[in-house]
Amino acid sequence: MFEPALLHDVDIPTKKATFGMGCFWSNDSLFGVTPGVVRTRVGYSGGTTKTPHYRNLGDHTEVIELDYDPKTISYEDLLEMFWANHEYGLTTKLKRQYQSLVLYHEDDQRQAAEESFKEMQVQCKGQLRTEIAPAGPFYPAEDYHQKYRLQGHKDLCRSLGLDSTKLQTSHLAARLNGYLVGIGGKTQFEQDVVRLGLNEKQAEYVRREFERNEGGGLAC
Ligand code: MHO
Repeated sequence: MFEPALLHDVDIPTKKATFGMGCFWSNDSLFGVTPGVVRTRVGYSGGTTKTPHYRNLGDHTEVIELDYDPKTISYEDLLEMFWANHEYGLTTKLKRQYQSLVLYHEDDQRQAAEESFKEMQVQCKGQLRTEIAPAGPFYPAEDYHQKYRLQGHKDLCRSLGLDSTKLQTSHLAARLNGYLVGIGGKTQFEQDVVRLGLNEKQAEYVRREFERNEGGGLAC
C-alpha cells in the first residue's frame, strides 16, 4: 500500500524566537500550528544556572524556542501572539519559572519587542511584568515535555517514528501537537493532512481529536 512520506524536515532558512509565557506545554501547541512556524522546542532559559532541569530550574524560566520563516510570518506577528496568550496574565507577579519573557536574538527583535511593550503598556491597566533581554544559553527540557499534548497519544507517536531528536525538530510533530488539542482551524488542518503526509488512519485519528477538542481552549 502507498504510504505518503511524513513531513518531519522542512529545509528553509529560518530565524529563532524565544518567549516565556507561563507553562510551556500550551505555548508549544499554540505556536506549533501557526503558519510560518517551522519547528518548536521547549526548555529553560533566561537565567545563569548551569544545568537546569524541571525539578530544579534555578533562576531560569520555562520558554518556547521556535524557528520561523520570516517570509511567512513576521516577528511582530509573533509578538502579537506573545502578548495575547500568556498562561497566567501579564501583570501578575509570578515565580521565575513562569516569568513573562522575551529573549531577543538580534537587534531588530529587541527594537520590535520594546516598541510593542510600550504599546501594550498603554492599553494595560496594571504594570506589565514582562522582561526583555538578550537570548543566552537555552537548555532543552526533558523529552517528556516536548510536544507534550502529542505525546499523550502513544500509538500515534509510535506510528510517526518520533524519537528524542524528532520531538524537537519535526515540523509534523509541531503541527500535530496543536491539532490534537483542537486549534489551528479546520481548513488549515485539512490542507495540512495532505501536506504533512499522514496516512488515512493517522489523519482520521487526528481529525477525531481535533473535532472533539475544538473550541476547548488551551488549559495547562
Ligand atoms: N499546570 C502544570 C504545569 C506544568 S508546566 C510544564 C502542572 O500542574 O504540572 O509548568
